[in-house]
Amino acid sequence: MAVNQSQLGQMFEQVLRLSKVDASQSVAILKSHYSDARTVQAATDAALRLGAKVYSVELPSFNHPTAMGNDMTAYCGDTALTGNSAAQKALEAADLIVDTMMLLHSPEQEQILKTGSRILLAVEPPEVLARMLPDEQDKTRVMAAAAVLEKARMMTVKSAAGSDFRAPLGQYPTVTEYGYADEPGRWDHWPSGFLFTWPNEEQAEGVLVLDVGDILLPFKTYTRERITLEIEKGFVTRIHGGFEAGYLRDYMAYFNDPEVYGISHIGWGLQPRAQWTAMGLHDKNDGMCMDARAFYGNFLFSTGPNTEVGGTRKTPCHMDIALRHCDVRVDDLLVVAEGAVVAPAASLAH
Ligand code: D6O
Ligand code: FE2
Repeated sequence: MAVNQSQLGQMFEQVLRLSKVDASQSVAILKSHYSDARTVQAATDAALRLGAKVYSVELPSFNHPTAMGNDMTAYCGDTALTGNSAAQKALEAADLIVDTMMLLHSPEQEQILKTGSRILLAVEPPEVLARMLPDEQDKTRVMAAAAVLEKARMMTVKSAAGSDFRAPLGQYPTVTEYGYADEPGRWDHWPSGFLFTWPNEEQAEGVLVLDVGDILLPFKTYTRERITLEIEKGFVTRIHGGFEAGYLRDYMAYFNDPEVYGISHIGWGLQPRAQWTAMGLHDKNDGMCMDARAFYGNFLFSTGPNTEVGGTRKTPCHMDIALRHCDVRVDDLLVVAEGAVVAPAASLAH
């Protein structure tokens, strides 16, 4: 299936409108040679139709010699923008940047956001953008959960597979992703629909047992056997199970950096249009599989960088792991029960 250019342009118009683009705004399209040409065109046309001043910043592609694979989350931290202060200034001058290149997890992104520029990441295939076109209900649903998470002092996760994990909270802010960037300095990602925070440094502990069918990113695999992660003082200290545990262990060890084992963002999925099954229908080079990160009622656990919230862990290896069928509690409130969203206001899903 393919979305036609006219539809994609209309969808961009909706998302840019939600992102408060109008005739008073300047919009930069950030791209590289691998950017989806349809996305770049649709974003440009839509911004022009809304009367914005539009320009593009094209950066030469960047490859770190350590990186394996084409997934944009498989190597974090350095990007084509690293050290390019002229391009940095050009981006900081924009009111909104449509990022079709991927600045996420780079310190440069944080620098841009501090100047008040907004960033909307759009790197998934147009058909995935179309299925998860954001609307105001996505924001309402995610913000209702954020009101709970922002005040919380503890997140706990349990599952029938054996997970028993605790993360004291409060040191880091809550990050929301509802699919559009409507506030100064806001970063968002179309498609999305989830929220997360980071555990207090060196305090997360317990065990996470990935069950059959849970998702490992950037591998883009459904686990076929259980993998146990032991977590002590904020770091994964042991990974055991069968072949798949051994694969994960070897992959993380390859980066030769103790920081890859730090716990990164933790949160839960709130996007009813994201599908646990979608990854099975796509090739590995189709995108980064936001379906897995956002599907309704997942527990999304990750390892590695914390630069997104101003931390010092700039480490290239980032695992996003989506678990099904978990009980997730924030303080005493059960928000996800065996993988079903139960609070706050489960009725906000439509
Ligand atoms: O986690 C990722 N995440 C995203 O929307 C996408 C990718 C936000 O932290 O690595
Ligand atoms: Fe992540």
